[in-house]
Amino acid sequence: MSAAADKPPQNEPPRPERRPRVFSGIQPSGTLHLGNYLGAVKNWVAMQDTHDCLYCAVDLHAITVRQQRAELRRNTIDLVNLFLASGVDPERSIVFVQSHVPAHTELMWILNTITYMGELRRMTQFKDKTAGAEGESIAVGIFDYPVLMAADILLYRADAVPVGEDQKQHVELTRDVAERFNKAFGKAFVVPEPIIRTEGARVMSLDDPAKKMSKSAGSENSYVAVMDAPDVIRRKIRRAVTDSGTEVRGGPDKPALSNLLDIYSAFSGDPLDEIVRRYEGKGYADLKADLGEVVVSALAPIQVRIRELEADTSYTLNALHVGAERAEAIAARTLAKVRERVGLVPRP
Ligand code: ATP
Ligand code: LTN
Repeated sequence: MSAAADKPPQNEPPRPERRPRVFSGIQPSGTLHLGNYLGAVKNWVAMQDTHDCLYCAVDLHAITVRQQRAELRRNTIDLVNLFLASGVDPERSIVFVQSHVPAHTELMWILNTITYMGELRRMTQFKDKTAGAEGESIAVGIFDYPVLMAADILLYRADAVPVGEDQKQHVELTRDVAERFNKAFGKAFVVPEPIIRTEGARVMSLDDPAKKMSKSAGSENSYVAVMDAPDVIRRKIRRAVTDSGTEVRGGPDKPALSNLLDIYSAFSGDPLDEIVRRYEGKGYADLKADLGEVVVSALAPIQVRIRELEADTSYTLNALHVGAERAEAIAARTLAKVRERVGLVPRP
C-alpha cells in the first residue's frame, strides 16, 4: 500500500477502528455478463465505502466442473480484470485468487470433519447439479463444494457475505458449521450473515425472462457479455423478447419489459417510474434503442480499462501478488487458532 493511502486526507472523519468485513467470490468459469456485473461486481464496488472487503476468484470451486486448462487460466485473469476495471480497488480491498492461498483447502479439511453428509446432501445446488446422476460418477468435490465455501468465508472471520439468493443456503451451512466448531472446540470463527441482493438486481435472460441471465445456459442472444462490441450489444437488446401489448411498463404480467426496465434503471441510476413516464405513448422499439445506448455507454469505460489491463498484465499480476499476501496473513492467524483449538501440535 502506498504511503498516501495510509494517511486519510485532512478534514475527513478518522476511519473507524474496524469496519465490518465482507468476503465474496465468483467462479472463473465462463463468459462474464450483465448479470455478473449488475448482480455482484457493481455491489462489491459500492461496499468498499462501508466495509473491509475481500474479493476472490474461486478457481478451486470452478474445477468441481471439468475445465480446459488454457480457458481456466484465461477466465481467472478475465474475472480479476473485471473486478479491477469495475472499480474494485486493490489498495482498499483484498483481491486474490483462491488457489494462491492454500489455507482455504487446509481449513476445508478440518471443517470436513464436523460437517455431515446429510447436510451436504440437502443442498439444493448439489441436488440440481447431480440430478439423474449415479453416486458412482458424482465427484466428491461437487458434494463437498459448500465446505470449501465455508472455509473461504470463515478463514477471514467475515461478518457478511454478499451473494445471490441461490447461495443463501451455503451461507447458512457456513453459519451452522461455524457455530458447531465454536461450541465443540472453543471460539475461533465469526458467524457470518448473508447479504442477499434485492430482486431488482436479478438480471433475466434476454430470450426467456423466466430464466436468469447465465453464462452456461441458453444461446449467445440470451445474454450481453461485458466485452460485447457496441453493435452486438445493440443487436442483442433489439432482439430481446418482449411481452404482449405495446405499453412500456413493468409488472408481473410483463416479465420481459420488467427485465429491460430493471437493466435500464440499474445502469442509468434513474428510478423505474421515471423511466416508465418517459416512454408514455412510445413503443418497445424506442425503449430498446435507448437501452442499447445506455448499456453501451455504461460498459464502455469498463471495456476500455479491461483492454488496458490486458495489454499490460503487470498491474493485475501485482494486485494478485499483494492480494494473496494480505489474504494469507489474515488466514494464517485464523488457521493457527483453529489448529490450536483442535489439538494439532504446532510445527516446532
Ligand atoms: P452459471 O451459468 O454457471 O450458473 P452464472 O453466470 O449464473 O453461472 P455464477 O458464477 O453462478 O454465474 O455467479 C457469479 C455471480 O454473479 C454470483 O454472485 C451470482 O449471484 C451473480 N449472477 C449471476 N447471474 C446473475 C443474474 N442473472 N442476475 C444477477 N446476478 C447474477
Ligand atoms: N459458490 C459461489 C461462489 C463462492 C462464494 C464463496 C461466494 C465461492 N466461495 C464465498 C461467497 C463467499 C457461487 O457459485 N456464486
